[in-house]
Amino acid sequence: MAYFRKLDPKLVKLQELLNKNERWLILINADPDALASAMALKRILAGRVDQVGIAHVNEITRPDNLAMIRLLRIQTKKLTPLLAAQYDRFALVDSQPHHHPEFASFRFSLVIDHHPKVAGTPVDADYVEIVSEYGSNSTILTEYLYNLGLRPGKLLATALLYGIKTDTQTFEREFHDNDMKAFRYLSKFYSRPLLHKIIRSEFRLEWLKYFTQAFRKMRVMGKTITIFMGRVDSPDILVILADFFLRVHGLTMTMVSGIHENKLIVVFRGDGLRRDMGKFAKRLFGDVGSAGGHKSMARAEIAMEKLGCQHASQFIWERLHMSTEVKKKKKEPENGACGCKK
Ligand SMILES: [Mn+2]
Repeated sequence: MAYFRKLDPKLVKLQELLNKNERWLILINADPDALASAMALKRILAGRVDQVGIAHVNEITRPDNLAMIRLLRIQTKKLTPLLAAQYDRFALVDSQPHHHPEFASFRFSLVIDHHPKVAGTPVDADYVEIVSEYGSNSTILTEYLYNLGLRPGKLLATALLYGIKTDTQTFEREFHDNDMKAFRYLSKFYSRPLLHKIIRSEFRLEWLKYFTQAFRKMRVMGKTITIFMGRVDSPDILVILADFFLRVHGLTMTMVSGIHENKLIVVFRGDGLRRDMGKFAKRLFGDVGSAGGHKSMARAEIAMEKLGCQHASQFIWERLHMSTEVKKKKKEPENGACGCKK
């Protein structure tokens, strides 16, 4: 009885694709699961092809991602046409070609992903493995390593374990039995101190000044904290603050906003019990920008020109006020006292 699903017939097809004279570049939209998947695929390809590189399309700013790259020695470079020109074949992990405009221009030899397939956009590659039921792509790569008899070393096991941990939110989000199996398997090989160091890398030194500002600027209304941060170096700081303040006992929602690259960004975090953050964000800002999300987390982005001459904090405040007014009006008894025509 095998510990993981058997991939034998697929492995033959995969191995046929690998040629000693070719250089492979693995593309990712870097997050822990993508980084770990790329690292694992590099391990699989190493020695079977001429050279393997990893390239990311996004700016990597989150401290845990940076810690992962540094501590687990993941060699990834920003994707440029010049870099791509040095490679013969391209692979994509934890994404599908239509997920990012920069991916769309490539012809991929291999795609391994766990995101749902979208009807009408088939993935075109020589080798395609999409397992949408899995909570993380690292689970699929762990199965490949296992089937190929490649035992993950300390750094790779730590990366894959962290990939599963973040994508499943430590099994608080939807996951498959095999995510759990992979996690248990990897736990035999990973490094606990390295994992802890990555998990604890939550803030950047230059961000701490924003905490000081946030404590000064926060407004508490009932069980909600709202903060308008003004200009910020990175929208990530808004996410960090929204998550941080939600840890205050008794609060049910945080709304942290700021301006970055001529966009007003509003980050919503909720306890997932009462108000649906995704719907709330849409109701507040859906008519002026992109807005939406899940029950407990949401985000809105509005181009600054949409605000006209209004100050951003005023703009948010009015919309927030309007939405509570609408709610109040709905609750009023329909006895004509409000003056509306019935
Ligand atoms: Mn993933």
